[in-house]
Amino acid sequence: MNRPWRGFETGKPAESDLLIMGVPFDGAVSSFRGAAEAPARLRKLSAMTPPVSEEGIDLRGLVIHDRGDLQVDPEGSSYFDTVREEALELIKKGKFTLFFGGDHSITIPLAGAFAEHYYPEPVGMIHIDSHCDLMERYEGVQWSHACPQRRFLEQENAAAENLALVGIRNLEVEEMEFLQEHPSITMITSRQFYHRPRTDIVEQVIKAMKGVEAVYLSLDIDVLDPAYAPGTGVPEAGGLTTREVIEFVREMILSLPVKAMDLVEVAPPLDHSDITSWSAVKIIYETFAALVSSE
Ligand SMILES: [Mn+2]
Repeated sequence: MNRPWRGFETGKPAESDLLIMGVPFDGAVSSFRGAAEAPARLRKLSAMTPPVSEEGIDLRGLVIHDRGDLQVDPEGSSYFDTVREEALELIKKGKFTLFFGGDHSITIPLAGAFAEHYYPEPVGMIHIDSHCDLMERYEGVQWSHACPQRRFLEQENAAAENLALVGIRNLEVEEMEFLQEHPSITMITSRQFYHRPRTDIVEQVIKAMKGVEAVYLSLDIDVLDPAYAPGTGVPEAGGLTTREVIEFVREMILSLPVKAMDLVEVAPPLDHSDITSWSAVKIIYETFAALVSSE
């Protein structure tokens, strides 16, 4: 296990406000690897970050239990079973749970555990990513990092009308057709994010989560423009700014029952001056501040 999340008190799970687990797996990527190194890198940078939000919210009162990293099993399918079991144990504690990837395939077992815990109550998904990740298979693999939202929709208590895709600017033909067949999926493209007032977008996503018991927020760092996040496997030009993502995530935390979140596809070996990892740490700290503010 890497050293625990720093800069905060750590507590036992029962008395913690927030739970963290790292899933350092990048065996399902279609391009360059490196996301497995993210949990250790983010923890290291967090040790250099003061426990105060950018607006002066004191984060020291936030009691965090860092479960550490799950050891990776080279046998992918049984590893996902382990991820799902371990995630379920954390989610059961009823606290806000934050997972660090790893590549985006880890959302498959994580969101699976999330849906299982809340079953039969409906669960919602906010997927913030330049890609839809709605492929049935990618390069023949159902567990690819291009498939997590397709797998999510297979959960019995998940529905297309409670799935919101935000920041999209890269579509496979199959995904375009799937979206045409499922018009109840909310999609906010990067262009819409650029042109429309943010309050409208926030309102639209809140509406999509109407009636759900719990919301899972999945954040792929490649939603950011490569200027803000060059260190990722599939950088996609024309993206969001770090500021936009911080503000959007904050609005989601303040407005919706977001109970779990993952942050995936940060790839330290592909990064420059830790720009991408620092962007991730900034988003995490401002998410913590939103959690403190929402109490
Ligand atoms: Mn992506």
